[in-house]
Amino acid sequence: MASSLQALERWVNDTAARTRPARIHWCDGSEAEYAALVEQMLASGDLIALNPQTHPGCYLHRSSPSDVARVEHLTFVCTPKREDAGPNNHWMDPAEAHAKMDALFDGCMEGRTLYVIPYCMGPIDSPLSRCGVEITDSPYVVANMRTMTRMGASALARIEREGSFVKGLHSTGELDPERRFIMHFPEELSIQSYGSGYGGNALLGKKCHALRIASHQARREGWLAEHMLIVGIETPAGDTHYIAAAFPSACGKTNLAMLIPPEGYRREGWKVWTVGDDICWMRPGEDGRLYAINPEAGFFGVAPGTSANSNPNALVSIARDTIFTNVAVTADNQPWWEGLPGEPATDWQGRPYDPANGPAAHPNARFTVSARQCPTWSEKAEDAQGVPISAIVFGGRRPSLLPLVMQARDWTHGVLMGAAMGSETTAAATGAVGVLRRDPMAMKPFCGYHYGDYFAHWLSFDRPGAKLPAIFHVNWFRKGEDGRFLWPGFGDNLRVLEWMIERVEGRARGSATPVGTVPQAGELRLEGLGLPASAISELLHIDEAAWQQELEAIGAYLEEFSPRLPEALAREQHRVADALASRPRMSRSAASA
Ligand code: OXD
Ligand code: MN
Repeated sequence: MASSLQALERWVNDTAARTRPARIHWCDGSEAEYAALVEQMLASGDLIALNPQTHPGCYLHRSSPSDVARVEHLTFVCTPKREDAGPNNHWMDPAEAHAKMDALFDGCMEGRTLYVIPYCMGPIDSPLSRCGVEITDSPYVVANMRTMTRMGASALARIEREGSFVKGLHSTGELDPERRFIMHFPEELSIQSYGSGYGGNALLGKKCHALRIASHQARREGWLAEHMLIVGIETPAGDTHYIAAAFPSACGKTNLAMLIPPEGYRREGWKVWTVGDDICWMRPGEDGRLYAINPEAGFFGVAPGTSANSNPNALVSIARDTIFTNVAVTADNQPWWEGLPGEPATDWQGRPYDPANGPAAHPNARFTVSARQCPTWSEKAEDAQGVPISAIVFGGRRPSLLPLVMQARDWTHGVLMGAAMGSETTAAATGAVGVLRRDPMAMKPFCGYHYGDYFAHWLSFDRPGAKLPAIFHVNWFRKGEDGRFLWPGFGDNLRVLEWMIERVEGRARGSATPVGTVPQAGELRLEGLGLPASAISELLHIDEAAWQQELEAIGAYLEEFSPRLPEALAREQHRVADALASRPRMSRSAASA
């Protein structure tokens, strides 16, 4: 047996000796294995079958009510030196973390099955992909990992060939929030997660591996592991531009990745291709462009708000062979959440629906589905070389200040835009919702090392020969004085993507402001929208006085990463602040001038 498989077997045996499971099952990823797991979970109540006429192959899982989201305060990066984890992470000394986890894992699988899940993040034959093995005692995790990763025999063969893999150990434990930790050991390429069955805490290939650990690997090896969707936009001329976009959790990445062009655009021949909705691994190709893969094979999407209006492609995707978590059900046993027609009969906790108990579906209820079920799934998602990226987009929920779209003048300015990103918090993590927090590159909960070093890593891609993507910032969430969203969003976001493509192709001139280039009047195609002129000028308005304050706030925020804050980024913040300070005050937006 090859030595990598021996090392794997040794680790499995050592883990079994500590956790003392009743049996060990090596997952092969087959249909038969999945069918047997489902049978077992139906019998145990872990899964509930949904209406087989309307939703064939669909199941509901109800999690413990105290285990419904990522737990950032219990998530640690355990580097030998605290400063390497940075102020952006909770840190624990690796020895202390191991001692704590060893005690928790001691005997925790008694009476349970230990599952060994070999998986590959990314197309199985891509040089960009990386493998891992998750050990878990949760059949729900196995079923989800099968959808979200390339899991089983082919991954094991790649591990045998490559000799290295990320080790993830997970147990649902007693689901006690007081005995719950998600630990990352980047130097050991290992993850240990105890006490939660929730996706982001328990499907270790996703946030733990593909972002926190991969961000380390990426820094060492010269690539980027990012919290980004990847979407292909095919123009009527037949060219496809791939765009990677970073928005914080539950800010519409899945919707943008699957958008349906407005009617007029469809008639003209615009098409949208979905490569990924959450994670993007990118590295420079020989031609100097950045090439990206989606390391995941499925979508773990937020269900509430997914509707015929916001994301019809997602609705089609999840009409069969989908696992729903914490949704409500209708009287005829269909999955239901706020935003869908019809009525809930039973809420996410299995109680008869009563509005007094809050929403019927948990706000962070999810669906797990194979990406291939999406009508706009792109075959390029399996391309070993990845797709070339034309534009990188940053964005968040900002009710004011940030215009609908602006372009950075160069890479360094774009990195500043990403580093300065902020957004209102959502239900994807525990804690208060609707509070503005800085979330550089949408990686605040996921960057596995010091943000100062991360910004320096981003800046390092700007080197001779590089043909880097243009960088933009968008804000679909700006509100008018009446508190209502000014921009319709969803499919109409294509109008903004079209402007980006025109900028990339050198056809739109744009209007430069100190904080970025916004569309000139007439450059955004708005026909058929019925948007009042005041709304569009409000959407593109740059309030320079307010921006001066924002630049001060950004400067103060970036100082938190001193002394590791790259000098070039600090200089860039000064450059923009100075440009704002030295301008005669503009009365209205450049776009409406
Ligand atoms: C996710 C998240 O699940 O970002 O994708 O929380
Ligand atoms: Mn995410």
